[in-house]
Amino acid sequence: MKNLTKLAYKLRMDVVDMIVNGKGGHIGGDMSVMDVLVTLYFKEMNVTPENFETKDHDHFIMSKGHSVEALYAVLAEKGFFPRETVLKEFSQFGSKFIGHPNNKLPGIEMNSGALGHGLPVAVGMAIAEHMNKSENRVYVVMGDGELAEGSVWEGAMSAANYRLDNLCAVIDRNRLQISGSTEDVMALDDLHRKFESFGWHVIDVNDGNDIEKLIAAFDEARVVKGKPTLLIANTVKGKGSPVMENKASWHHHVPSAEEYAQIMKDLKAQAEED
Ligand SMILES: Cc1ncc(C[n+]2csc(CCOP(=O)(O)OP(=O)(O)O)c2C)c(N)n1
Ligand SMILES: [Mg+2]
Repeated sequence: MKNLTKLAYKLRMDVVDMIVNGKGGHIGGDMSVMDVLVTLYFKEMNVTPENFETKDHDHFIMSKGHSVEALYAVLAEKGFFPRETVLKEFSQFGSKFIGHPNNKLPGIEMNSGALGHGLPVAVGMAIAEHMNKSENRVYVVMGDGELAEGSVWEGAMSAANYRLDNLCAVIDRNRLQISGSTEDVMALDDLHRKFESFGWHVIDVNDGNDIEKLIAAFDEARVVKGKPTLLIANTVKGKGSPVMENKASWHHHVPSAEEYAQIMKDLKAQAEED
């Protein structure tokens, strides 16, 4: 567990380097979602560069596609492509490593970035896996601001209607979206009761940056029968350094040289903590 936590901080450092080198990126949401991605890829999901080429693997959709830098860092660590390549090429002219996920890259199944489409596509994948009587599971990560999209609620309704217990959604509940607090822009609470009333099993992860708590929640989701599960992962946008934490202005931001030095110092301390 401790190793995964340290890994999440190390990969946050890769994200910061990508964004500084690429001169742009959605840093705040990358930091909040990193622990969810590390838990999924290194503990929960059955997916590797080898089985990705077959039909026998779990599926992942990064519906909040703007957090692609976090996904690239995790996929590189998992061996889908070389870390050095993505660090050097992210967001450069002509690069394959563009600012939102695209399915021409190994490890990525769905193009995303236009918010609100991940859950509906995940519903389709989960129906297909049920029809095939397969054990493969489908995971989708959404932002909380993303829930302003009506298509999310159509997906939520269908997932319950089709009793998709092979579907697990995660909301990165960092309480901020692009222009401020989600509760100011488009109020979401009581999110737990909303999804429950749509027919979902809902788990509140009170610290969505705590890998131990995330593992327990995914374990619970795995044994729920007859309905889809939602994890509300209560996270901190910009998690890892006070320079960026809980600041809407860091939704998309390139750190200055001074900010970079402080952030890397803070992240390194946590990546190397005993
Ligand atoms: C359909 C659509 N509308 C608007 C945007 C622009 N946009 C990019 S990120 C973002 C905010 C998303 O907030 P949230 O889902 O909370 O993401 P996070 O806080 O995890 O970064 C918006 C509105 C978009 N990508 N897609
Ligand atoms: Mg958010």
